[in-house]
Amino acid sequence: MEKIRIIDSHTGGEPTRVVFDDPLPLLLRHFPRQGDVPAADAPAIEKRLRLFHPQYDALRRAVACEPRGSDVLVGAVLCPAMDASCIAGVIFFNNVGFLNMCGHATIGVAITLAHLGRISPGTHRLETRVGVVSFTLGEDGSVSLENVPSFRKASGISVDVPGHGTVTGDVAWGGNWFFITENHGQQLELEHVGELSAFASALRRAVNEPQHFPDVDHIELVGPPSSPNASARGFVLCPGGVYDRSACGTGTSAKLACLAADGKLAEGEEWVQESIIGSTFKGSYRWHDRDAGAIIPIIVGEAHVTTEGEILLNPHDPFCWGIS
Ligand code: PYC
Repeated sequence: MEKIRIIDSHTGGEPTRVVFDDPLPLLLRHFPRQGDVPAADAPAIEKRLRLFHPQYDALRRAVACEPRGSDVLVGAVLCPAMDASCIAGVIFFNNVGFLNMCGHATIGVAITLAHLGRISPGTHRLETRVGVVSFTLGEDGSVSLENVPSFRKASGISVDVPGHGTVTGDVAWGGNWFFITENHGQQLELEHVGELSAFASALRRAVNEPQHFPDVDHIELVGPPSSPNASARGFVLCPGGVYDRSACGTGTSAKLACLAADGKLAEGEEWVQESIIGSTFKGSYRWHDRDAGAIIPIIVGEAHVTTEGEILLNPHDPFCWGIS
């Protein structure tokens, strides 16, 4: 029986499961090396994921898929960083694959490392598949994440959504690709989550049509906030088909990039994004490359550790490596 230690947390209601000891030696005992040769110019963590894809994919299934995980869970596996200024590398994943970046889970990783006594309040850097991010752990337990450069790729894109008509929105990068729209005609209330998920799935299919944006895997529906303390409310459909319980760190980053591009939010001004369950992230930005419209989003939130545990890998269990 092999064991993998994990810590679960939630950030604004959205769960993160962190595998904090490098599991690669264990994985290589079960899945000998045969990964792709990565592109020479790929970032270090992306190269690691490509080289050991079968191994990390087995871990992903064992940790995030049923029977141990669920479709709402985001996993984060730590690995040695190539960049000496980083405390670790991190690969994010969910029930269907690997995420480029994940804002709520970075906040979960920060709180998990603090819980383990591996970091103290202060600023720390992490290597992700799409570049280095930094976070500042406050004395009060809050986490302020400086995300990867984010930008709007296209604005005013109209797609025909069968059964719903034309929907217009923006395509933006916040560490993941988003289609963001306010023009959706949906009620952004938790009680309508079934309709919201069905609509957002149909919208994603329309956005992905070959002539549009095949890389967009997150849909963000934005509307008025439910509280005067927030700037907007968002519903985010994640790649695995479920909605983000948090205000979505990469989604808020993409939204900030659109606000900056439209001149609707100034550098340093606060934007409070509310999730569909009412949890919030505070967002702001500084310019990264004004001419290119690229910003560095700053996302502030908090996470809470909920569980410490061990994954047991029993060779006699037919679903030892998850139901895929
Ligand atoms: O917070 O960036 C995020 C995120 C992406 C998917 C789920 N959460």
